[in-house]
Amino acid sequence: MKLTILLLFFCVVGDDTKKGDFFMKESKMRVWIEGAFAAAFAMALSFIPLDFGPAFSISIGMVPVLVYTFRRGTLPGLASGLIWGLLHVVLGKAYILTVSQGLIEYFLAFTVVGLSGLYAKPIQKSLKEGKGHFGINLLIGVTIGTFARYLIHFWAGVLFWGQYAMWGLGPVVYSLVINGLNGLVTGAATYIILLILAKKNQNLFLPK
Ligand code: 218
Repeated sequence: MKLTILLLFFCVVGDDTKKGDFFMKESKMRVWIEGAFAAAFAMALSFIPLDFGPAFSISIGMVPVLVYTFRRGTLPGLASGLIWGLLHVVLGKAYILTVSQGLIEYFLAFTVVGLSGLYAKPIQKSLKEGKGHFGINLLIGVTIGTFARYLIHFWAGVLFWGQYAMWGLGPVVYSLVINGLNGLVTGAATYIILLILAKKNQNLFLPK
């Protein structure tokens, strides 16, 4: 919450538009408010019990953060992902083993979801033109952020979660199985939901 207020503060104070250009400021403000809302909505979805202990979870909060990222681009997406990760810690929904593990899994991993924004332009373009590439572009966009996030969880898994390895697996293979599975299921569920949302209301992905 403090971060949200801080972000809003900086986007007003650090505005690079002409002095007195109230409407530009207002539209920038709107971008950040949408990001905070997407993060809050993602956090609410994180309370739906789709997790089975610290190892396995379908992270459906990816949906609002990625809608926002495809709508507004990489930097806003990174900020929204960071807020979503922070909310896990603030609301006691985080599995924290050590400070560095907490930082890696709840600051870094959630933030890199915003890298999906690197594909925001092709997604918006194909959606506007109504050509057949939208499904593929969306798949690439979802894959970038999901892969980046679960690569970090994989790395954390090797470093910090090896002691919990099941089925007699070593830390690397165990982390690969758990985080590979989490990433695949989360990515697939997110992709399907985003496809349905885009069919119902394509304006969700197009900036005002
Ligand atoms: C092998 C392994 N087990 C557990 C974790 C922790 N982990 C994995 C995926 C997602 C998240 C964030 C909350 O859903 C966490 C904490 C791991 N990295 N590796």
